[in-house]
Amino acid sequence: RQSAGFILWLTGMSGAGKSTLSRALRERLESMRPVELLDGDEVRTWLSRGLGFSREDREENVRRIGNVAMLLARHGVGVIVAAISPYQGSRDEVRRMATAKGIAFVEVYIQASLDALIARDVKGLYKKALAGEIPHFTGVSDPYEAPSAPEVTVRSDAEPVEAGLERTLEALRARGLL
Ligand code: GGZ
Repeated sequence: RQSAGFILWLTGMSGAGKSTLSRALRERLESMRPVELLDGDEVRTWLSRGLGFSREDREENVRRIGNVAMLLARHGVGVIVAAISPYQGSRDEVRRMATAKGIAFVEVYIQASLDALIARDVKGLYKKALAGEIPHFTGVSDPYEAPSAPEVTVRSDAEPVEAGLERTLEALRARGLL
């Protein structure tokens, strides 16, 4: 029997490790089943081209990603989403729509303290944001609403990628999705 599709939704601030974990997940899952990865940063070059970082634009971005994810999941794809998706309301909206269609929605919160993100600052974005050069930067000058009831929480500033990877896979197994 074909495996059931699902949406594995990774949310967290810039630099928290969503892309890293999502790629590790894709690598592990693609040997078992069809998988697709929708990364916010990449989606913004095609599906969400032209959208900015206002609340409206971020919500639109999340809505578009959610809709594409549902189209894929409906046909048995395990969809991994990696997007800041800072608003609880828009994540919940996707969860509601997916669940109504019988598609499992699994929310993974990639948590890291702002201090850790600033200390690491791989792309130098926090430095710029703190200097006021990037307006509406998540966690600095724009809100990030942490999930109130994520299925999985990964502390990327306190545990190795492998630990978060295994816990996320276990959450999928526990729901009969692997
Ligand atoms: C947050 C920003 C911003 C602002 C540009 N705030 O870590 P990155 O650099 O490579 O990925 C981030 C990406 C955020 O896109 P998302 O589609 O995930 O965001 S959302 O879900 O909120 O729509 C970051 C970069 O874009 N970036 N400006 N102001 N991140």
